[in-house]
Formats: sequence, C-alpha cells, structure tokens
Amino acid sequence: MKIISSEDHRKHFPKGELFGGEFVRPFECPERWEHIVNRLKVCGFDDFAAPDPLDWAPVRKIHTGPFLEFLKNAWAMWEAEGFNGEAVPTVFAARRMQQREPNHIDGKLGYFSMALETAITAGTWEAAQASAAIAQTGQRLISAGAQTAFSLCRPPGHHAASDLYGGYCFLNNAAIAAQGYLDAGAKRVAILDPDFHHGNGTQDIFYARGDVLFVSLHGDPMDAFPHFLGFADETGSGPGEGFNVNYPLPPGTPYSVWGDALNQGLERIRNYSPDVLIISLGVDTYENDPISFFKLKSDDFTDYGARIAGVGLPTHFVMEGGYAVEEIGTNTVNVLQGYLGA
Ligand code: SP5
Ligand code: ZN
Repeated sequence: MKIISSEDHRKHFPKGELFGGEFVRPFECPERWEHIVNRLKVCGFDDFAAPDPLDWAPVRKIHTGPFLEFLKNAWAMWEAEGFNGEAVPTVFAARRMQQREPNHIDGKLGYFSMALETAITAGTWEAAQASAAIAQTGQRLISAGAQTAFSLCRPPGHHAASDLYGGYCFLNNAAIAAQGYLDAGAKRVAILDPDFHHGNGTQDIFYARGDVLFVSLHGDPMDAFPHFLGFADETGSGPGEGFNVNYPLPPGTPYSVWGDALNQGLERIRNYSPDVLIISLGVDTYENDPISFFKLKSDDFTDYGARIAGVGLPTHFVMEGGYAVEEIGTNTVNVLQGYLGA
C-alpha cells in the first residue's frame, strides 16, 4: 500500500487551542504524524511517496473563491493588525445577523469559521495545501488503477465546509479527493467517515448531490462536537435525498454497538455500488482518546479494517482525527493491516 505523506504538515502547529476556557497545547499536533509514520515503518510499510503539486481545479469545485482567498491572506492580515497572538475569531454571524464577508480580519475570521479551537498561524495555509495535495495524490493513484492508498493528511479536513474552517480543519481533503475521482471519470463515490466527530463539512458539501454517498458514525451531536450537525434525520436534499446517512451514537458506545452501525453503513455503501470508497480515517473512537467518548480497543480497529475490505471496493484511506497520541500509530495502522488481511 502506497503511503502519501509530507513533512510540510509541521508548518501548522499553533501554540494554543481554546479548551475549557484556557489556551492549552493543541490536541491536534505534529507528533500525531510522527507516531503514525513510526508505526507504519515498524509494521513493514515502506512504500512512501511525496505528494504531487496541488491541482486547483477540484479544490475550486469544493471550496468557494472568497474562502480560499481568505485562507491565503488571513495570517498576513492578522499580522498587519499588529496582534501578538495566533489568529482566533471572537465574533460570529449568529442567528438573525447578516451573512456578509466583512473587510476587517476579526470579522472575516468569524464569518469563515465554525469553531474557535482552531488557530491560524504563519504556516497554516501552506500545510493545508500540502495536506490536500496528499489526498489528491492518493486519488490519482487509485484513479489510475491502484486498489488502495493511505493519504497521511495533516491537518485533517472533514469539518471544513465549502466556506468554513474549524475543528482543526481548513481544506476538506476527503471531499477534494472525491471530486477528483468524479473528474477522472468515476460515476459514484462513497465516503465512510468513522472519525469520532461528525464530518459536518463533508456532509454539507455533498448534501444536495447524488454522486457522492456520505455515511458517518459519530458521537451524538447533542453530546459531542460539532454539536450542530450530524443528526439521524439529515438524509440529503433534492438530488441528494437518501445519499446522506448519519449514525449518531451515545456516550460510552462499545465496539459491539459501533460495529453494528458500521455493518449497516457498509450495507448501504454496497447497495450504492460506488466506483471507489474513501475512508475519512479518524481514530478518536479509541477508548482513551482525551476528547471523545467511544470505547473502541486497539484490536477493534483491526477488525473494522477487515470489514471495510469485505466490501471489495478500491479503498482510499484519508487521515482525519485521533488524539491519544501514544496509541494513534497502533490504532491507525491496525485499520490498514485489518484491511490488508495482515
Ligand atoms: C478532525 C477532528 O477530529 N476534529 C475534532 C475537533 C474537536 N474540537 C473541539 C473539541 C471539544 C471537546 N470537548 C471535549 C470535552 C471532553 N470532556
Ligand atoms: Zn474527530
């Protein structure tokens, strides 16, 4: 299995994440990547490749022009204001307020974000572009005939919508890959999102489309981030009706229950008969994840990797979340090994 990866992720490493009313060291940190790479090497994965340059055409179909322009300029605008800290919003276009992009960076940050734990720093935009290129390079390999690939993306992507960042995400890597498959001739793409958090960005991007099926298993938004999307009655709209499937699950969910929802999701994917399956691979479902509440054990990741293989589709793994840093390598590579039958 080809692993697509780049050191450029290091350019995004904010000093602070707003958590419990304090700025703490971010849960989403560069060591996550290091632990995964180390574990891959220990387990004999040696087929590493650097990403190709980013192709902007699919990116522009997923994200709006003003949003891309904002991400490109945000840090320079923030610095020009003379602020000392990292770029974090303080004001939002909440209910009954205008949805118009302001001129001032304070307004822009609020206008384009869905959460304020995610700081923008000097290197954020470069790292986000590299992460999208990593997803896209995996897509090209599979579009050219490979059965599988692992895009080791960082920063992650599934909370990013067409014009929103947050939840540690800037560009929606999995959505950009999905668009790439369609542009390369695929008729139908399925995205399975087993990250602990609902993939609100991916859902929103494809909500009215029938050419991408989105299936997500996640902490019930009544109890878990992102809190405002991911309910079971969100089934798609217009031509996308029936092509959005959410499995919100309660605090303490063990693998026995999670695995039943996975089986249902995989059955839905089989019936859809897609050309390719993208896995938004977050491993924050792990029992010791510091910000999540499912109870999966390390061996469960191997088991569900095998279940994914059972669907028999070309499968593209795209890295999302997972914050139990010591175990992130084991849990991530277990999914890949389960898939490969190793
Ligand atoms: C890609 C991804 O996994 N993003 C997750 C972003 C979560 N950000 C906010 C988390 C707030 C968690 N509050 C947990 C309380 C634990 N007691
Ligand atoms: Zn997550």
